Amino acid sequence: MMLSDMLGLQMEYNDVKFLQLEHKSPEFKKLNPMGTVPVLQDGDFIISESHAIMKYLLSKYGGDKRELLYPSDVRTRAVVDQCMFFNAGVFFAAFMSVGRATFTGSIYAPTAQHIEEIESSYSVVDAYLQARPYVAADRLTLADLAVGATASTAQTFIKTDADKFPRCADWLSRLHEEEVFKTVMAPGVAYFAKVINKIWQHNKSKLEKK
Ligand SMILES: N[C@@H](CCC(=O)N[C@@H](CS)C(=O)NCC(=O)O)C(=O)O
Repeated sequence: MMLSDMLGLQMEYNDVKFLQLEHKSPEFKKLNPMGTVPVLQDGDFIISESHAIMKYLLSKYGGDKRELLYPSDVRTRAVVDQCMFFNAGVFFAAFMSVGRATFTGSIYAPTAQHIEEIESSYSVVDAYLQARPYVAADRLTLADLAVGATASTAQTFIKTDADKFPRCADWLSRLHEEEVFKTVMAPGVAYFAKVINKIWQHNKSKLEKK
């Protein structure tokens, strides 16, 4: 959503009803057999996986933003990819394990292990930022949109401690000054936090009755 906003694309967004498990329905799985969002439909072309979607949108509709956001320099591009694979395979996985435990009703706050896993990703981001001001380059790239989306949303679970992860905390506050983070990411995070807190309250009263 942030990338399409930056590219000025006309998108039609369809909300998937998670609580009703719409993403696991046979109809949805025809679009994405993994049963996850997001899924992009562009004419007769369907693609899932947010990182693949971003690369597709940028390649097809990126214009002069293409080079800025996904540089063609082989090594810079490799570092952007490294960060996006880290986001998909490690950081978002740690984030999602709190989400799953929340949605299945087994927790009303992240466990110590959840926090450790998320903080371990904050430490990876912090280390990436030792070499450069943004996660993959000296300017904002697709990697910051991807990792920044997970890091921003993960604040709902555990805030980035600026004493432990100073570079990560500083990078996040710089990202939050970007127009697209203010207009697209922040409302999404606020909505997510509201839903999660509501489910945690519900889970708490259910678990305490047991
Ligand atoms: N790496 C995937 C992760 C997709 C993903 O897990 N999305 C979450 C919502 S943000 C989801 O659909 N979860 C449902 C589930 O795992 O069953 C991506 O970036 O698109």
